Amino acid sequence: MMPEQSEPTIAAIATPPGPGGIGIVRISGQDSLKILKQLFHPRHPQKEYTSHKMYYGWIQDPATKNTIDEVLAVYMRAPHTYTRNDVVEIHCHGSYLVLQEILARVLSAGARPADPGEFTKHAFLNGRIDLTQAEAVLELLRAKTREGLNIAAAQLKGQLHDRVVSIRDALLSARSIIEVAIDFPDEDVEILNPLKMKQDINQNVLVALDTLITSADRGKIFLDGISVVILGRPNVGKSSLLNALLQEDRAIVTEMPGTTRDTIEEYLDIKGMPVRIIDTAGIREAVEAVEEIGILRTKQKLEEADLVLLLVDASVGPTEEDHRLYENMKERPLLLVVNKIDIALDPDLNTYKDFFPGVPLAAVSAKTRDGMGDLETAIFYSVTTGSLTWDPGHTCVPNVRHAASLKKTYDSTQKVLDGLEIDLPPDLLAIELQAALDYLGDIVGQTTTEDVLDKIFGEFCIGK
Ligand SMILES: Nc1nc2c(ncn2[C@@H]2O[C@H](COP(=O)(O)OP(=O)(O)OP(=O)(O)O)[C@@H](O)[C@H]2O)c(=O)[nH]1
Ligand SMILES: [Mg+2]
Repeated sequence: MMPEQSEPTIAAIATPPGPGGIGIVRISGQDSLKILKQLFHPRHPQKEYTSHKMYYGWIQDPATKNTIDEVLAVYMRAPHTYTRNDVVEIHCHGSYLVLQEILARVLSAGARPADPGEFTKHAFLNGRIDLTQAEAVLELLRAKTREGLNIAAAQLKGQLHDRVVSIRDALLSARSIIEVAIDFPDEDVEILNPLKMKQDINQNVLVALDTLITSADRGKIFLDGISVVILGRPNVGKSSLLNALLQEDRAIVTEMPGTTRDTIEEYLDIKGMPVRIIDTAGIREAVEAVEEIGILRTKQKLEEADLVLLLVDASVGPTEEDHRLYENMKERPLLLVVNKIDIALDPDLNTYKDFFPGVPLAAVSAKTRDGMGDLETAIFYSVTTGSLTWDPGHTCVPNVRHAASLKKTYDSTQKVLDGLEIDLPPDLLAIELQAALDYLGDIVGQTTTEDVLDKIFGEFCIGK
């Protein structure tokens, strides 16, 4: 189907700011070729441009005839393009100034500046991709680990879309049976076989939904990542632990208590999970104003933490102050990390288990790096709540938005089952079924409201 090119012609710089090998100005819409022809002077003058072919030449200012840059330009005819509208790309030298100069000429020639994500939005509105695939583009750009990339790539290929479609087909076939039952209420033959319908819906809808909802937690962990705060008394080795995890000397370490005044944040990759790790100022009765501010920041970071590493010093043994921190934190996801085991007072870890009951424990030396592998495993299992049978091939992972709609679909479908149980009239069953279908349609963008679309595409960068 040829899309109508009703959208205005839009243009943006598609490459990131700063110097680079090449930079690209992208144009999409029905005037794309016309604009190219006004600005571009191919080395061999062309009457017509062949689609998807690179041409070598120069961009000139149409008014002054000044040459702006030496470029490669390509015209891609609809519908075989990213947006399904006509697209032109001008590949110039990767100077932001040159890119801005070219973009300015493209805009004067009739394009309007693209909004963030607008190219991808057109691809969605023109039906080339569904909403889950548009979101996958965003995840792909954002992914921080290879695992995140795999998940995004699978979604871009349409894995989630396909699952949603097969669930929708099952709901649609139930609906068509119910509609026949509505249209022919007095038939002798029983059209609606509630038992069979219940079985079908359960197996093809509820079980499938449940599997997807369960994997959504993984999506959050592997795409958004988690935040881990290192907490503990001054001098227990928090900054040393951060450095050991990062395998670099990031934070200042001294034998003086109160070395770290501010929070320090870094990213690391633990088994494919992006982890934001935060070193904090040691918690104690503040002795100086700067330290007091540091401690306040620590408290803020704790609010956002998915996991708290409570660090204690094995060369001292558990203290009352450690215990106070544990009392304050024991409602939170907590992992006790016994540090400095290379100079431990008492190598028996059971002391800690008694002192901090019910908290999972890892023992390390940030100095010799003993036990660091086990600590990473413990962090991984703490946030995946042990339930993780993570299999890297399993990449169909809904995001938070999808999960919310999947849950609503599940609840409405459950109501259909309950209705079948109590012989609810078919027209009432049909209403619940339609609600389930609408919630499901939200995921792929069929029934999604304009606000939600704006929010999703607004998160993209300009030029994507
Ligand atoms: N032997 C040994 N010493 C360690 C270990 N970890 C840290 N230290 C030492 O303990 C002291 C304090 O380490 P830091 O990492 O600065 O401790 P901190 O908890 O960040 O301290 P504040 O920022 O002041 O709260 C330094 O002298 C470190 O070299 C360890 O595993 N073994
Ligand atoms: Mg420190």
